[in-house]
Amino acid sequence: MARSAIINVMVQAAMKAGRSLSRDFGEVQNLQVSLKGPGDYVSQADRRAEDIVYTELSKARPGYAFLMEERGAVDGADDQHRWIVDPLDGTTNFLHGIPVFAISIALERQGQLVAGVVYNPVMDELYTAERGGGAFMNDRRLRVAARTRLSDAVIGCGIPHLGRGHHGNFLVELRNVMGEAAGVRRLGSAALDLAYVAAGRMDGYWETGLSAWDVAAGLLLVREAGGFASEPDGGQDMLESGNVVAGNEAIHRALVNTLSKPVSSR
Ligand code: 2AM
Ligand code: CA
Ligand code: CA
Ligand code: CA
Repeated sequence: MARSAIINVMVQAAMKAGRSLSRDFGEVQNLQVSLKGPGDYVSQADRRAEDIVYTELSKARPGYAFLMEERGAVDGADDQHRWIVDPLDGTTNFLHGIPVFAISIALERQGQLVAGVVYNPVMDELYTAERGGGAFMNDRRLRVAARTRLSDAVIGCGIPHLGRGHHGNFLVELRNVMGEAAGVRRLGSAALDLAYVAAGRMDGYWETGLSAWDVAAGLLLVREAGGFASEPDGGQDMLESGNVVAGNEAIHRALVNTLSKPVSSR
């Protein structure tokens, strides 16, 4: 399947940043690390990967605006296009030597997500999606899982970390999901969680308190793989709120219902 010009630009940037992350992952003990807030680390690896993505995308499409985790918002002369980038999603895993992390790059045109790339350099798994064009992993077309019952489903989640304020609410949600799903998983990279839902590896996923760069590319992957995504209350402002529920149509609906129950009886 031939990739479009814009996906090629994004893939080149993601793979170049991936080579940098792979090198740094091999010498993780030598990296300078600093703390942005409680439990919230950033390293030279994050910044190097972000510099690469920023340089590559700026060269290929001068004037597009950016929203990047480490740089923040960068205005562009072109007010139609914005890149939303997480250069290293899964920093905590990365710094602990756990090989579950990814680069996430999304493109918005007039406020609408039109292209997304998520790349895990350790597994060499490259996820791509373009609006209306389907989702792919390494050129294989993706489809969300077909399971329709929560009791058959493996559900991914994010666990609020130190410094995030909704631990009690999460425990209620987890208890509800544990009472109904076949299994629950926690990868530690929201971009990969959503990519795994798109690939049918996980049947559903929920997490709250995220940022636009964690989920922008992954949300397009899920939709283009035939899946559904919303906020827990059914809204569609996931990039603003950072609260996400995803799955195929049936699992998405079941998860939305389960998450909103007061407390499970089981
Ligand atoms: P990050 O690795 O790019 O920071 C995991 O639940 C998700 O939460 C990841 O996408 C991770 O993105 C994000 N996250 C943000 N701040 C975090 C923190 N302090 N600890 C762990 N994950 C964090
Ligand atoms: Ca971070
Ligand atoms: Ca992230
Ligand atoms: Ca990050």
